[in-house]
Order: sequence, then structure tokens, then C-alpha cells
Amino acid sequence: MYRNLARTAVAAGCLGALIAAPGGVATASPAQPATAGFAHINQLNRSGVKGAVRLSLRGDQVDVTVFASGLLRSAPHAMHFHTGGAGRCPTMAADTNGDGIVSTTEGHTAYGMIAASLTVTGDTSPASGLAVDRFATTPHGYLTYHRTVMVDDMTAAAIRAGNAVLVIHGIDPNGTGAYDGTAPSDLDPKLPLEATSPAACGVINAHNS
Ligand SMILES: [Cu+2]
Repeated sequence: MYRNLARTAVAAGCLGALIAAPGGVATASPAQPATAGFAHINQLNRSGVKGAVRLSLRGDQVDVTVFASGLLRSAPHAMHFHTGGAGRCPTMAADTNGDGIVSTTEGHTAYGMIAASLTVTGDTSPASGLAVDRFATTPHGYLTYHRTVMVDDMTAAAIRAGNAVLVIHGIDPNGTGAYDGTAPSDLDPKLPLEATSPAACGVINAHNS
């Protein structure tokens, strides 16, 4: 019975969404229709990184593809969906401690907290947010990433609502070709600030079919 309902909901498509319950409370559907998402990825912290992300979401399953260039070469780059913020990317004005770098924490107001970790293998939950040995590295400064991952209901809802932000981390503002410097990361004092600070950001523009 639920399967039939689901098919009907899919067939109804956008019209079904438009005539959903008045008062703003959408009726839960057993099977969510697909959502397509796209974002231009723009630099943060003057990294010079640019790229694009494309995704397809069905239920809590996200098929995500990311291309980016200009990243620190041969370095692991943590990459996440962030949610629960203002659904935007920070400007340099977010550098409230005035050290010249917008840290991950200073960007939280704009893009929110880590909601999913876009690792290459294994766990993709927020718990893997700093699992540097499982994030993509970038032999020539290019990142190509494709993976189908499961996210939680809140993250899926944020993607559908256009509140999810893709953030790629890891910068080299002193140009040494490595994550170094004396400033410790705001996320893990054992790591340099360069290793975890955001290099690029894109707000996922969602189209719910
Ligand atoms: Cu992140």
C-alpha cells in the first residue's frame, strides 16, 4: 500500500508538493522524489580554488560529484556537507580574531556544522570530520570525487531546503607547499590551522522534482 502511495506521490511531482498541507507542514511521503543539486565552488581564504559540485538525492542517499582545482598539491583535503547555518559561504569579514584566516569555526555562522564527511572510504558521518587519512588527496592540485553516501534525515532535509553547503578544507597561505605554521587548528590543536581551514565553499542549489 505504501509503495503505491509512493508511486502516486512521484507521479504527482511538483504539483503534489504545491498542494501539500496548508500551514507549511508537508505531509511525509514514504519515498521522497529525487532532488538535483548544483553549486559553484568558490575560494575562501584567497586559496585560488574553484570548482563545482553536482548531486542527486533520493531518500537519504546522495550521489555526489565534486571537481575542484587550485588546491594544495599532494595533500589530503577534508570535505564535508555543512548544515544548520545561514546557508551561505563566509566572507573575510568572518575572520573575527583578525589573524587573516577564516577558520572553520569562524565560518560556522555562515555554513553551519559538519553534517556529513565526504571521505573516499569508510564512515561518512560527522565523526569522520578530521579523518585525514580517508579524504581525497590532490596530486596536481585537482580534486575529482565521486561517491554515493548515506546521510541522516536532517542532512537530507537541509539539502532539499537549499541550506547545505559543501566545504573543502586545507590551505597554504604561506606558500610552503605543506600544511605547517605555528598556529594550531581550532578543531584539533595537534593539526596546523592550515590543514583544517576552509579553502573553498559552495551553497547547494536544490531543485526538487
Ligand atoms: Cu567542513
